[in-house]
Amino acid sequence: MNVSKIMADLERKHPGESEYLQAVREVLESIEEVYNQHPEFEKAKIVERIVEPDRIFTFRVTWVDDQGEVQTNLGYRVQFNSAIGPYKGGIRFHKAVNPSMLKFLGFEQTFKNALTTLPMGGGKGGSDFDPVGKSPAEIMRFCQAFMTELWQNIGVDTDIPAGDVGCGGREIGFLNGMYQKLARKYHTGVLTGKGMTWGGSILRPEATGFGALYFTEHMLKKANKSLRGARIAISGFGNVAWGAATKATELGAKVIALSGPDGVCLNPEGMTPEKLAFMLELRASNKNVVAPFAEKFPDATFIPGKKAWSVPCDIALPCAFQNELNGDDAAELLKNGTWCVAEVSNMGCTPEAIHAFQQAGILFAPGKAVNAGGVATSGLEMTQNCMHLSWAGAEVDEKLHFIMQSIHEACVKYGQQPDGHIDYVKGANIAGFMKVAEAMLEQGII
Ligand code: 2IT
Repeated sequence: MNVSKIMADLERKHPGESEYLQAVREVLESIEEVYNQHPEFEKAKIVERIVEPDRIFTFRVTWVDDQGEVQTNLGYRVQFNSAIGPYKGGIRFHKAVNPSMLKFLGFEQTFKNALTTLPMGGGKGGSDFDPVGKSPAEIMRFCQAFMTELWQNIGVDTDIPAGDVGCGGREIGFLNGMYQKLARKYHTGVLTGKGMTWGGSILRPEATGFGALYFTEHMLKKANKSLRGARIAISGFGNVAWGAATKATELGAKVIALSGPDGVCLNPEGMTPEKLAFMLELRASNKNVVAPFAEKFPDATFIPGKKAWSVPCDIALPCAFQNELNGDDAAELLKNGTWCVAEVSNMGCTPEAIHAFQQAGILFAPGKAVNAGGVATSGLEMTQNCMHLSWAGAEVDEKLHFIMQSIHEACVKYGQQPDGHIDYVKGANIAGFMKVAEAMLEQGII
């Protein structure tokens, strides 16, 4: 494999798709050496096949807003790779959604899902619908219109969507209700992230953040470090940030910063149950601002226009959006003595930031390993739905623990470097890639 040549071909075929090209380049650079030791991969053109989605559905979503005005958005479902199981991945509602963003997410999802140990292929979907400032009724009408187009392309053993940025439990409810009405199929396992009374898994809302902290715990343990007393800066205040803040606090760390698009809240005293509960209120308000957190809690201070990475911390957890931590942010964190960065958002760090962390020799782990507990718990939800039963929270948590430990072990196995340190980026990419590549190889040229 020649990474430059493959990237040049992709850039010609998909001009301007910067997130997608960035995600592909990162994986190819990681796997190049191992790939070249497998002539059978080269012969079956595995790389050329794995970088392109199997198919993409694009559709128009038209709905009526509260003023009676007709609104039109674009909807997508990217079915990326089904070599190890049905397509599985979230739905993102955000104004910047476009094919490049969903292709990067679907590509990442393919390897992430492979890491979970569960039989799930990779997919992603979404819309350029902007939930900010929308009323609950508008959200419902939009979700219903979105599903009116999508329903024929998903199903319990073909493609199982879930939530992502801008699409939480409430939205999954509206989507599932409309799916059942249109399809007249009532299996509970067509979407994951459902409510507890209609097939949801206890712990799915917490799972991405909890899993991220379990992974971080393993990474720290391996490096003879601990979460206890560590100061953690978190970006975002949505579902993922909430889960991470909850588990970090439970494990004895102090969450000293939370951020939003409007700025950062310094929180030197750490989290309390009231503060954690308020994060959920903030997300549900659809205003996309974090400042009210400091208005509500007097020990917190809001600094407008600043990122979480401006706050001195031991551990940084990006929990919001891709490329939210850039080279300048990395330099600031390193200057302030940060010694661990675990990406919880998908591709939260730019290549420059990752390079800076690796050069500095601090602990760094990529999103597809750190945040895989979310989709893994979706996989557990699917299992329960297919068995028509529901596990207790403790059972799901134990399985999530075990999965995160397995992912960490896979990263160590494939990422161990001759000098003894562990390259978690390489480890996650090689482990995920090898599984999908072998599955593709064994199933022929299709
Ligand atoms: O990025 C992700 O892994 C998710 N948004 C969760 C996907 C899922 O199917 O639970």
